[in-house]
Amino acid sequence: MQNLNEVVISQAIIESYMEKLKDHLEVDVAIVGGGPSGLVAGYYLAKEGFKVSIYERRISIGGGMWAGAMFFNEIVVQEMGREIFDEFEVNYKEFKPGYYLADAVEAVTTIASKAVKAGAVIFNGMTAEDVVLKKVNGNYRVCGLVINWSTVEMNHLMVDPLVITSKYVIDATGHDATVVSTLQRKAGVKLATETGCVVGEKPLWASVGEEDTVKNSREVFPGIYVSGMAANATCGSHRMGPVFGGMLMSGKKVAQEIAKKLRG
Ligand code: 48F
Repeated sequence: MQNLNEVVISQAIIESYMEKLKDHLEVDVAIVGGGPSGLVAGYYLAKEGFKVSIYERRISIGGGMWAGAMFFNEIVVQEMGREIFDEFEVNYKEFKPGYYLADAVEAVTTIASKAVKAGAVIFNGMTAEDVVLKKVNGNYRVCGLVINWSTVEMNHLMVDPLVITSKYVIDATGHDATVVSTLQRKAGVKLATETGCVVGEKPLWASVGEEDTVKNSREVFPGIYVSGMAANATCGSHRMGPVFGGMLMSGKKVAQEIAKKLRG
C-alpha cells in the first residue's frame, strides 16, 4: 500500500490550479460558456496557437448538448454539421439523407477532449459576471472578463471578483446571451444589431434558426463576439430545437474571424 500524504495531494492541487489561473490572467480569447459553440470555438483558436480560456458556470461542460432532446441523448446534425463531426472524429451515422445522428455523450466528450488537448483551458464552476469595458483610442472596447466562483452568484454572496484581460471575448452562453445582455444593461452601449440592443430570441424554426445562428455569429461590439444560441438571442432570430449543426459551425466561424484579426 502506498502511504499517501494528504497534504501533498492538497499541495499538488493548489499549486497546479494557481499556476493555471495565473497563466491565464491575460489571454488572446476568453470564451464564456462551455457548450457546443464555445468548445468548438476554443478548439479552433487553440489549434492555431492562440491562448484561450473557457469559463463555464456549471461544473459540467457541454451545455445543452449532453441531454440531446428531452433527455433522449442523441444528437442530430444536418449537412453543415458533418464537417465538424469529421474534424473532431465524432462517430455518426446517416439516419435519412442530410440527417446525421451521433451519441450525445460521445459528441460532447470527444469535442471537449479535442478542445482541451488543442490547448484550450477550461475553468468550470466559474461565472463571468461582467466584462471589462475601456476606452481604447477614444472608443469603448471590451477588454476582458470579470469572473467569480459560481457558488458566489448562486448564494448571492457579496464577494468581489477577479479580472482577466483578453483581446477578444466570445459570448457563447446560449439562450440567455448573458454577457452581451449584461454589457448592454450596465453600459447602455449600442450593439451591432437591428435595434442596437439584444433583440431576443424568436420561437422555434429549425432551418431559419440554423442558418441564422451561423450568420449572426459575429462581433456585435468592439472586442466581443456572439456565437451559438447567444448569437440568435442577441440578433433576434429563431431557436432551432435539437439540431446542432449551426451551433458547431458558429463556433468555427467566430474562431476563424477572430484568428484572422489576431494575425492582423
Ligand atoms: O446553452 P449552451 O449549450 O449554448 P450553445 O453553445 O448551444 C445551444 C444548444 O445547446 C441548444 C440549442 C441548439 O439546439 O438551442 O440550447 O449556444 O451552452 C452555454 C453554456 O454557457 C454557460 C451555461 O452554463 C452553458 O453550459 N453559461 C451561461 N452563462 C454563463 C455561463 C456565464 N455568465 N458564465 C459562465 N458560463
